[in-house]
Amino acid sequence: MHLVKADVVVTSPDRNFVTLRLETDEGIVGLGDGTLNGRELAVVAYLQEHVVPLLIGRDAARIEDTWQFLYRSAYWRRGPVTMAAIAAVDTALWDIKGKAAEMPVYQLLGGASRNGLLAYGHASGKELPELFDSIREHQAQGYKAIRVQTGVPGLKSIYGIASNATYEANEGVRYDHEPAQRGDLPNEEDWDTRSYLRHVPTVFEAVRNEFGPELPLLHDAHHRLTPIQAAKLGKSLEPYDLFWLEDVTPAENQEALRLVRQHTTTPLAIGEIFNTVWDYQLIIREQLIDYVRSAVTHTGGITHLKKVLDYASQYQIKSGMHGPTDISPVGLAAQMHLGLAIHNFGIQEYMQHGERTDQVFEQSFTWQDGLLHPGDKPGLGVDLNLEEAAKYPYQRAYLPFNRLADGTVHDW
Ligand code: EZ4
Ligand code: CO
Repeated sequence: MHLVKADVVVTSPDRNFVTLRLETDEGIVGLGDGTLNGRELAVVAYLQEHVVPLLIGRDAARIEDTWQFLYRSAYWRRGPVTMAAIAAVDTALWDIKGKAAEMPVYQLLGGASRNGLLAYGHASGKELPELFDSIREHQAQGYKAIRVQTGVPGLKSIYGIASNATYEANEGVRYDHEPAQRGDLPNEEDWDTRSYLRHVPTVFEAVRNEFGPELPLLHDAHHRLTPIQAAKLGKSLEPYDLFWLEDVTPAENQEALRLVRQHTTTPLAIGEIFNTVWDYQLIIREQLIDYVRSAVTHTGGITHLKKVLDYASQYQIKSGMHGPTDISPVGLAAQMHLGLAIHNFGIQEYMQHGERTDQVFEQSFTWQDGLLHPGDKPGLGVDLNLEEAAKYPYQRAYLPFNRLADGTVHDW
C-alpha cells in the first residue's frame, strides 16, 4: 500500500490547527496533528516544502523506517518545527495502519492496559471564590483531578487564568481558553516572582481546607523560576500533597532539577516543550522527574514518544501527556491510544475543545466518570470534515510574554 496524496490542512475553528492528511492507493486516509501553537505556519512550510514531496510513492506500512528516514536524512536534527512535522507523518501512518488492520491504534500498541484514562482539567480564578466555583464546575463535569492556577496580588494578568477582556476584544469569539490570542502582536503580561512564591501556598491551603485531602491537585509554574526558587516552592507546597508541580524551571537546563530534587518531595512534571528522548536523557536516568509531559504532536509522534515512555518506565516515571486545546483532536486521540496501551500511564491533561472544533474534527472518544477512552473505531477514530475546515481560514495568533516591573523580559 503506497501513499498517493498528502495534504496539509490549516483550519482555525476555535484556534489554529495544522493537520496532515495522507491518502493511500487503496483509498485509506490517515490524519496526523502538527500544530505548534503560535508558530503554525512554520510547520506547514516544513511539511509542504520539504516532507510532502518525499512521501508520495512511499510504502504506507513502514512507520519506523519513514520516521528514521525523515529524522536522519534531514541532517538538521530535533527542534519543535521538525519534530511536529515528523509527528504529523508518524501519527497519520499509525491511523492508516489501524484502518488497514481494522483495529483501533491502541490494539496495535499491545492492547489496553486499563479501562480508561484518568484526566485532569484546568480550574482557575483570579481570586479564591472564582477559583472554588471553577473547581466545583470541573467536579460537576466529572473531573477527578484538577489543576489550580490563580491570580497573584499586584499582577494584572498571569498564565493560566481565563481573561474575559481578551474574549471581548475578539468580538465575543472565544479563542478556546488557552493563552494564545488572535491578533497582530502578542499580549504583554507582568510578573513578580516574590509575590508569586508568597501567594501560591496560601491558595493551596485554602483549596485543601475547602475541598479536603483526597482531590488530586496539580499546579503549573510555567518555566518561570530559578532552581532555588523552584526548590522553595516545592518545599512550601509539601503540606498540600500535590499530584505534581509542573515546569518549575526553564526546560533547557536539565541539571537545574538536581537542586530542586535535593530539597523537595513534591512530585515534578516536565517536558511539554521537549521534542526528543535526548531532552530527557539526564532527568530520566537520574530520576529527577516523576512525569513526562511530552505530547505526541511535539515529540515526533506515537513512535518516538513511546520510546521516551518505555525509557521512563525503567525508572518508575509515568506519562502526563500535554493536552491543552492547542493539541488538535487528532493529536489528543493519538495520545489516548498510547496512554491506554502503555503500562506506565500517569494522567492525561484534558481541556475540551470548542464546539466548532468538534464539528471540524468528528471524534469517537468517550469521557465517562472522569475517564477518557479513545473508542474502538479502526485507526485513531477521528475524521476531518474538509468542508467544515474550509470555513475557518488561518488567523495569526501569538502566545503572550512577560515583563518584570523594570521592563526586563521574563520567562512567561
Ligand atoms: O502554555 O499549551 O500545561 N499546559 C501548558 C499550556 C501551554 C500552551 C502553550 O501552547 O503549559 O497551557
Ligand atoms: Co504546562
